[in-house]
Amino acid sequence: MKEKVEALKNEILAFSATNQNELEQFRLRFISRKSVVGELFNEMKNVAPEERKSFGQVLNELKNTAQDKFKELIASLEKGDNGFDENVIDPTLPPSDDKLGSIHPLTITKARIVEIFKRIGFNVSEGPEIEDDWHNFSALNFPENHPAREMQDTFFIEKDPDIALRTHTSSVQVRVMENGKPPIRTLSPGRVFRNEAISARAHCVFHQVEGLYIDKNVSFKNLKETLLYFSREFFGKDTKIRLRPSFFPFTEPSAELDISCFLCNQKGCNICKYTGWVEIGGCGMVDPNVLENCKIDPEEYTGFAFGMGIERIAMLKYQINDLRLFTENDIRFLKQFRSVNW
Ligand code: 2NL
Repeated sequence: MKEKVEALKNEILAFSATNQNELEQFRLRFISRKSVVGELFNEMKNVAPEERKSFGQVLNELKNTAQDKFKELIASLEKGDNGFDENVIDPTLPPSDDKLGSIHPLTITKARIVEIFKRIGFNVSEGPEIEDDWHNFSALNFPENHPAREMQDTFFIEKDPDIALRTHTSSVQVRVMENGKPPIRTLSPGRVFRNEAISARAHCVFHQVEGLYIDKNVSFKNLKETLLYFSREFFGKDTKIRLRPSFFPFTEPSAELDISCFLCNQKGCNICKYTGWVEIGGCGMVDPNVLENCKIDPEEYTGFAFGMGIERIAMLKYQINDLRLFTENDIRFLKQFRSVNW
C-alpha cells in the first residue's frame, strides 16, 4: 500500500498540463470522488484498526499534494492564456524604460565642440588613422631627430618607409591643405594613438579635435577671439581665457590655452589646483614651413591652428577623475549620461 501511495505522489508531482483537456484529466484521476485517491479512501475500511490512523494521515497528505498541484496547474495555464507567459510577447505592454541607452560622454563632448565651431563656418574633416611619415611628422615641421618619431612614443606599423598610427589629427589637416586651397576653416576630430602606459591620466588611444583656419590676413587676434568664443559657448558666458607661451614644431608663435576655472569661479579648487586656471589645449600661428610643405604660399596666406583633448574636456565638464572610465563600459558610469543630450 505504501508503495502505491508513493508511486501516485510521484505521478502527481511530475504531471504537467498544457491545455484545459489535460487539466481535466488530472482532475478526474486525482481530485474527483471517483479518482484513484478517492478509491484509496474507500479502502480504509479494509485496513487493520491499529493502522488506520497512520494510513489516514498518509492519504490526507496525498490528497493535499494533489490539490496543491491542481491549483498550480490552473495558475500556470491562466498565465499562458493571458499572455504573461515569458515565451509569449505582448506588444501592447509599454517598453520598460530602464533599458534606454545613453550617449557616450566622449560622443556628447565631440558633438558639442563640433556644433560650436560649425556656427562660425568651420567644416569637419576626417582622414586615415594609419599614416605615413610625411602627413604625421615631416609636413608638420618635426625635425629628423624629434622624440615623437621614436618607437617609445609612436606605434609604428612598418619601418622604412615609416607607417604609423597617427599621433594627432593634424595629419588630416595636412591632407586638407594639400588637396584644397584657402580659405580653409576645418575641424578635425578623431582617434589618436601614443605609445603610453595606461593610467588614470594617460591612455594609448584617445581623442583630439584640431582646428585650422587659413586665409589672407589671419592674425593672432583672430585666434584669441575664436578661442574665447568657443570657451564661452562651451564652458559658460563668463569664462575668461589665458594664453601662455609654449612650443610646437608646427606653430610659431605657440601657446597653451587656459580657461578660468568654471567650478570655483577662480576661488581655488582641486580641479584648477588652486590656480584659478585650467589648461584645455594648445594653439599657435601655423609655421610658414608647414604652409610651404602643403603648397600654400606663406607670403600670401597666414593661418592659426589649435588642438584640444576631447577626454580632457569631458573630464573637466563632467568631473570625471579617471581616463579609464571612458573605455571600460561600466554601466554605472555610462548610465549617468542618460539625461544628457547634445
Ligand atoms: C595640443 C596642441 C595643437 C595644432 C595643434 C596644427 C595643425 C596644423 C598646422 C599647425 Cl595642420 N598646427 N595643430 C597647433 C597647435 C597646437 O595641439 O595640446 N593638443 C591636444
